[in-house]
Amino acid sequence: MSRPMKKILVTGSAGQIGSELVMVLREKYGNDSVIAGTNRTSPSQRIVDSGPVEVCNITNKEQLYSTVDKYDIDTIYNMAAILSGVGEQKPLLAWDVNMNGFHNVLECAREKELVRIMNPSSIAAFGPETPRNNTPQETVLKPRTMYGVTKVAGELLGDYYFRKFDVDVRGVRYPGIISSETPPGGGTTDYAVAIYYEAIRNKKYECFVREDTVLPMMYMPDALKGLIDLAEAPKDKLKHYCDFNLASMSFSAGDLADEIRKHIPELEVTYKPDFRQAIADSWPQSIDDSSSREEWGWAPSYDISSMTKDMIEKLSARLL
Ligand code: AKB
Repeated sequence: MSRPMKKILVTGSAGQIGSELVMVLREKYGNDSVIAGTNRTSPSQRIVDSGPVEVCNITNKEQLYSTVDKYDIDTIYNMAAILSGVGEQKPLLAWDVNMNGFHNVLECAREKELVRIMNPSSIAAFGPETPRNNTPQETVLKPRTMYGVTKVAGELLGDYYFRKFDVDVRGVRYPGIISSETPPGGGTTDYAVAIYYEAIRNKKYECFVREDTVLPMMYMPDALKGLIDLAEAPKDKLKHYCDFNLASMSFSAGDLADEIRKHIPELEVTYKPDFRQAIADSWPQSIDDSSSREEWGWAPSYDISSMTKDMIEKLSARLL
């Protein structure tokens, strides 16, 4: 039997996923039950206005433990992470946040007997030796980025804590996430968000990956639903813990530009690949997520056209 989650800390709550996750969790569990943890960056005004906010850097063990004690936290969604692009420029920082920070979270859960830890992994756990299409759940994990190395090690460490110390830690391998609220920072899939902003503001975009670059992607409402549904899944139904493949849609940069042109026909896109091209080329193009579907009922709602319609409506209302 899974124990109920009553008091939740979201780390990285000023980031792309954290900033939306806090609001969805507050809606579900109540404003005062969800604490927005942030490092230095301030979270959005609506997070500040709607509930508790606490400075909580996961690499600072004392700060993490005292936040957990202060609010009587029983569940942590660990969304603090350094992504693939920044991780290649600052590999030691990526290791520190993604590994030492996550280890502090796990130790805190073990010592204080927390109910649950959610820790996202990523398609970055895969590498060039992994089958690129319909990538299986169990496969070669030999990433070439520091971000990917920390994601594989994080999956293994989480599974180890689950089995050895009975810490209930779970996670999904997120594809690129597309969203309209908070722009992502420092990832390889960020082009697929930036293109919408530039299409609406300037009708022009210079893309940092090639036109034929195909990657798995997901719209934010599905990404949030997936993580929350996994957190709430009965423990005895799970055969995997920290490494669930999760899929929604796959498209090339050129496909996305064509889809946006259905709404903004004047959009001009040029392609100037940079160091992130090699990262994208080392990742899968599509993912087999049958374990998530079978073990906890995963089913995404959005495809490229419903996502694009929604993104353009939301961003146009805000930016124009
Ligand atoms: C990145 O591009 O680094 C992330 C990811 C796929 O995990 N969006």
